[in-house]
Formats: sequence, structure tokens, C-alpha cells
Amino acid sequence: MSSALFSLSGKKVWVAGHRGMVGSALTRRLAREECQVLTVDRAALDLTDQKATAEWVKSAKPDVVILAAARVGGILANDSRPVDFLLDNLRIETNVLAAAAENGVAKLLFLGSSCIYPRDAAQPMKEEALLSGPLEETNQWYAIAKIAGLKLAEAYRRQAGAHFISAMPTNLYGPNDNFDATRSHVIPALICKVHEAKRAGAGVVEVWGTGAPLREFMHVDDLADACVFLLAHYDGAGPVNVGTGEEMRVADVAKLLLEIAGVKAELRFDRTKPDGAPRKLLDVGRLHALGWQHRIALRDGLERTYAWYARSVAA
Ligand code: GFB
Repeated sequence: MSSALFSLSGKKVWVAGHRGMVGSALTRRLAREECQVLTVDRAALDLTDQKATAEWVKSAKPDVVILAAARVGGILANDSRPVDFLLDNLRIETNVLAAAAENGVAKLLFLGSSCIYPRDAAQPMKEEALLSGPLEETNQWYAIAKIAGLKLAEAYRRQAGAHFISAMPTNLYGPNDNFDATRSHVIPALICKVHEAKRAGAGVVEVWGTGAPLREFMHVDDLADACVFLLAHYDGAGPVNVGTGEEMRVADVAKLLLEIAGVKAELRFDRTKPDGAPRKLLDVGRLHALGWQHRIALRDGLERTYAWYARSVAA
């Protein structure tokens, strides 16, 4: 592992978006560091409001910023709310990065997404694939906003010498996700549907698309650990992919969730719904070379997440 370039000790670390799945995992992980975690509720600060964000950062004076706030959603939500996904994310990114730069933040981590890479990028996708081809249409709005964000972080490095870095996580899952059968990502959506089938004793669970697409899934606690690692060990201009390097067919994820929940139901594929990208596997060579690897195996992470959902949301 490379030696640490930056220490969080004694620093004020602002987790923007601390109530979300990623932000809450970050605050749990940062509790193990000798730093002070700053948070602000959405009711007190709307990050799409430029003036309010600038004022808040000026008075709170964070040393470190992790931008985990974003408008996110699954394949259908992305496709049906293009303005919201593009505009809200652009606003949040530009407001937070500009305020951080203007107030001398010592280190900032911007979080993107694996959907920034071209739909037909060679698999596994290396960081160099960025902007080498057309995007997947279903999430192009979100992807364009995230590309603008990571380029803005890079621009602040170049123009102002800011220590802004970017990480590109793969598809994430875990506690505090948005669990909704229509708007959320595939794992939380399937957890809702499988749990409902269990409750109702239903014999069929609906899966969108063909079930053939391959996805790489990572537990959000692994992502949070990788973020803390990157803040300490990385200070380069290019993004760093954060994933497991392992992938699974959507149909097999659905079967695994049925097994975990102890539900004997059939899968019914709704081919009127989009498949999206056929495959989205990250090349995690850069992250491994820096010295970080994921720890939570998919089955273990899904078991924990299903148990959390059954206990906290569906109880
Ligand atoms: O997780 P998901 O919505 O997002 O869908 P993407 C992944 C795959 O699961 C697609 C299938 O092939 C879906 O058709 N799927 C099957 C389902 N059943 C379901 C279901 O009940 N709900 C959902 N949502 N999908 C997202 C982007 O793309 O990836 C975001 O839209 C973000 O912008 C995220 O980048 C990481 O992996 O296709």
C-alpha cells in the first residue's frame, strides 16, 4: 500500500448528503477516524441553492468535503425525469465544488458513477474509457452531470491547485437505500418485491427486462471504506474506479434474493421494461494498485441488506 498523503486526524469533514445510502455509510465509517464529521439537514440547507451553499460552507469551514449528495434513481426514474437528473446534479456539484474551492478546503472527494463510461466501452472498463464513445441512453442525463462534476474537480486542480479527487463507484446497495418497486435500483426494488411475495405468499416475482444484463454490485460500507482510503492515499487528476471486479446476471441476483428470503416463487420477466447497459464491469486495477480491495461478498452483503430492510423498513 502507498504511504498516506493526507491525514483526516483533527479535520472537520463535511459529508454532503449524509442521510442517503452513501452519506450515511460514510458517517458510520468516519466515526472510526479521529475527525469531526459535519452534517447539515436538507431542511436547513438546499444544495441546489448556490447562495445558501456558499454561505453555509463559509461559516462551517470544513477542511474536507465528500460530495455524496445527488439525485439518484433506477433505470426508469433516470429515463422519465431527465431534467431533474441533469439539472439537480449539475447544481449540487457546481455549488459544492465552487464553495469548497473559494473557502480553501484542503481535500474534496467527488463521487461519480460507472454509468459515465460509454455504453460499448471495452469490459472491464478502465478509467481511460471516459468520453471515448456514446453513453447508454437510459441514464445519459445523470451521466452527463456526473462527467461535468468530475471534470470540474479536475479543472479546479488545474486552475487553482485544489486537491480535488474523484471516485467512480459501481452499482451500490445497502441500508438506507431508496427501497421502492418502481423508482429504485434493481437490488432495493427486488428486495421490496421479494419481501412482498413472502408476506403475501405470492408465487410470482416480476423482474424487469430480460434478466440477461450483467451488473457489478458493491455493498455501500465497502464504498465508504474506499472513500476514506482514497482521501488518504490518492491525489491525482483522473477518476479512480471503485468496484469489486465481479459481476452477476440480473436474473441470478433475483434468484439469490429469493433464496436469501426463503421465498419459493417463479421469476416473470417484463420485457416491456428496458435492460439498459448490457454489461458494466469496472476495471479496478488502479484502486488495487493503490492498496485497497473490497471485503463484503455479494451474498453476505445481500443477506445483511435484506435483514436490515425486513427489520427497519418493512416491519
Ligand atoms: O439498477 P438499475 O435500475 O440501473 O437496473 P442500471 C439494473 C438492471 O436491472 C437493468 C434490471 O437491466 C434493469 O432492467 N431490473 C430488473 C430492474 N428488475 C428491476 C427492478 O425491479 N427495478 C430496477 N430498477 N431494475 C443505473 C443508472 O443504471 O445505474 C443510474 O440508471 C446509476 O444512473 C446506476 O448510474 C449506478 O445499472 O441500469
